[in-house]
Amino acid sequence: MRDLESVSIDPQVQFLLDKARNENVLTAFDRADMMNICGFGSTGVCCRHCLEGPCRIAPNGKGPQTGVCGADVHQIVARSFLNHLTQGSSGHAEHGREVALTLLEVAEGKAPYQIKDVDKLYRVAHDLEIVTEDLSMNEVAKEVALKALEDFQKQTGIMNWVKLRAHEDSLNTWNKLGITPVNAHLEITKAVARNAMGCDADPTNLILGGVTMGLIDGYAGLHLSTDLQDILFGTPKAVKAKYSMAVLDEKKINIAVHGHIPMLSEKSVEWSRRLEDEAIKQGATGINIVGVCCTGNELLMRQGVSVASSFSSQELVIVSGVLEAMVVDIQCIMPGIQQVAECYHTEIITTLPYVKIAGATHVNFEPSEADEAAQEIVMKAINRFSKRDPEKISIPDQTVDAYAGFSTEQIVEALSGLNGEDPLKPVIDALVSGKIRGIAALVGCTNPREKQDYGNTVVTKELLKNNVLVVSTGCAAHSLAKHNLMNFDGLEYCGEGLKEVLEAVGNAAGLPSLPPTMHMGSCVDNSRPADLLTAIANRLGVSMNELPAVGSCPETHSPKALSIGTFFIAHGIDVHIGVSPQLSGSEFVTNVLYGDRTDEHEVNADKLFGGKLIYEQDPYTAAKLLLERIDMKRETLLNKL
Ligand code: SF4
Ligand code: WCC
Ligand code: FE2
Repeated sequence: MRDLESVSIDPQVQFLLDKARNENVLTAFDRADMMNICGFGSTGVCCRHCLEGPCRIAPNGKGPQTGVCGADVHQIVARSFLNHLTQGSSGHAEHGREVALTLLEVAEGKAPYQIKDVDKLYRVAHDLEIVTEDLSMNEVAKEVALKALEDFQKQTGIMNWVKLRAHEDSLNTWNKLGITPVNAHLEITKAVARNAMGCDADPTNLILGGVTMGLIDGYAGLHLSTDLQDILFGTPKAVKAKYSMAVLDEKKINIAVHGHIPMLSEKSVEWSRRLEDEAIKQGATGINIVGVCCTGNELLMRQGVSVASSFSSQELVIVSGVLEAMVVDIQCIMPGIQQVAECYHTEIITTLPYVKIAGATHVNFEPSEADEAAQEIVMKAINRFSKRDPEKISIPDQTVDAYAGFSTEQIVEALSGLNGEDPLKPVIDALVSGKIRGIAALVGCTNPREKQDYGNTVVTKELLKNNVLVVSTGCAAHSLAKHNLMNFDGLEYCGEGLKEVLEAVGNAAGLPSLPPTMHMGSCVDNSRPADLLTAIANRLGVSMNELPAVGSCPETHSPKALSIGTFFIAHGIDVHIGVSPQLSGSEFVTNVLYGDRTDEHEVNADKLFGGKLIYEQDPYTAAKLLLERIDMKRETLLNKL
C-alpha cells in the first residue's frame, strides 16, 4: 500500500486515511492499490459489445488483430471512446432534464421553490425569443421550461440551447461537419445504437459522433443546467467560505450532501435551519451541513456552505466519526460509502429512484414533495447523533478560507468597476499587453489512483507563475481552495502581470485583490468559463479557437470529464488530461485526438476545430505544453488584431 504522502498532499486526508487503516476500514485509496490495472482495458482494446466476444486485440501485432466480427483495433478503441463520451453526456443531460422539470413544476405552482433570479429568467426568455409582454412571471418560467424540454423531444432542427449559447463560428463548423445535435435523447440513443456490433465501423465517424456527445454535454447538460439553476436558486455572487475536512463540527449534527443536483441540497439547508431546535434537544449545538463533490460546489457558490471533500476522499468524511448522515443524489457517489458507513454510526441516504445503494436508507425525493423529504432526511440525521461512538471520533483542525461564487455575471460586474461602459476591455487590454498571457480553466476531479491535489495544484501554480488567468470548477476547485489558491495567501504564486490585474479588479470591487484563481462552480458550471470565453471572443470579433485559452483536467476519474473536454475541443480550445483516457491501443485514434495542425495525418481535431486533446501525466510538462499552445495562439491573435 502507498504511504500516506503518496496518496494525498493534504495532511488532513492523510490523517483520516491513517485512522481508517488503523481501524481496518478499507477506502478507495487502498482499494486502488489492491486492483491490478488490466493491460488491455487501459489501452481501450477490449470489446464487450456483443455476445460473440469479449474480444481483445493484443498490442505489437501478437495474436488476432480483429475481433470475431472483424472489428480492428481502431474501430474498437474509437467505440470505447464514444462509449465513455455517451456515458458522460447522458449524466449531464439527465441533470439538465431534472432541473427543467423542476422549473416547470415551480412555474405551475406544484413544487415549493421560488424563482430567485427573475432578471436572468427574463434574459433567457428574451434570448430564446419568447414573447413575454402579456405573460406573468410564472408563465414566462413555464415557457422557458418547455423550451428546455424541447431539447429532449424535437425531431428536426437544432437544439434551442445550442442556438442560445454557441458561438456562431463554432456552430458553423459543426453544421458543416453534420454533427450539430437535434435533441439530447435522440443523439444519446443514436450514439448507443451506432456503437453496437454491426453498425458504425469508421473510426473517424465514431469520433465525430463523440463530438456530438460533447455538444450534448455542453448544451443539454452544462448550459441548460446552469441557466435554469441560476433562475431557480440565484446566480452566484462572490462568497467567502471554508474548506477541508476540518469543517466538520464535533458539537453539531453533521450532514454531508453529496452528488450533483441542487434541488435536494438547497432544501436540506433550509430544513437544517428550521429543525435547529430538534438538534439542540438531542444535545447538539446545531446542524452543520457540509458539501462533497458538486452538490457541495452548488451550495458553496450560492449559500457559502463549507466544503469537506472532493471525490477521492469522500469516504474519509465518514471516518471522522462525527458524520450523522450522508445524503446523496446522482453521480460520483462511490458505492463504498455504505461499507464504510457500516463501520461507524453514519446513515447513508439515497434519494433518487434510479440511484440506490444496497444497505442504504432510501428517502424518495420528488421536487413536488421536497419539503417532506428534506424534513425526513434532516430528522434521520438528528436521530443518529446519540449513536456516535466517542472512541471513534477524530477530526482534523484548521479550515482554509476560500472565495468562491464567480459566475460570469459576477466577474463582469467586478470588471465593470474598472470600465462600466465596456467591462471586458480591462481583460482584453491585459491579454494584448501580455500582463495576462492566456486563460485556463482548471477543471475535473480527483482520482484515488492519483496523488490527491498534486496534479491540480502543480499545473495551476505553473500557469499562475506564467501569468495565466486561472478559473476553476468541480473537484479540481476543491484541490485549489484547500491549498490556498482561492485566498489572498496564494497571490504569491502569481506572476507580476497577473497579480497587477487581479489587484486592480479586486480594488475596484472594494477588495484587496481578486483571489489567485476564481471558483466558477460545479462541473455543469463549466458552462461559465465557456460563456466567459464566448463573450471575450465576441468582443474581439474572433472565433473561440483563436483565443489563447486552454482547459486542464489533471486528476480526473470520470467519463464526464471526457465529454466536457470534448465540448471544449469542439470549440477549438485545447484540453489537457493527466489521467490515461484509455486510447493508446490505436494510433489512428490518438492521431485524430492528439495530432497537431502541422501533422501530415489527414484529419485531426486540431485541423477540424482548432484545438486538441493533450494527454500528459506529468503536471510540469503539461503546463509547459499548455503554455506553448497559448503562445502559439497569442501570436496569431495579436497579428490579427
Ligand atoms: Fe468481439 Fe466484435 Fe462483438 Fe466486440 S462487437 S465483442 S469485437 S465480435
Ligand atoms: Ni465533478 Fe469529477 Fe468531482 Fe465528480 S463531482 S469527481 S465529475 S469534479
Ligand atoms: Fe460534478
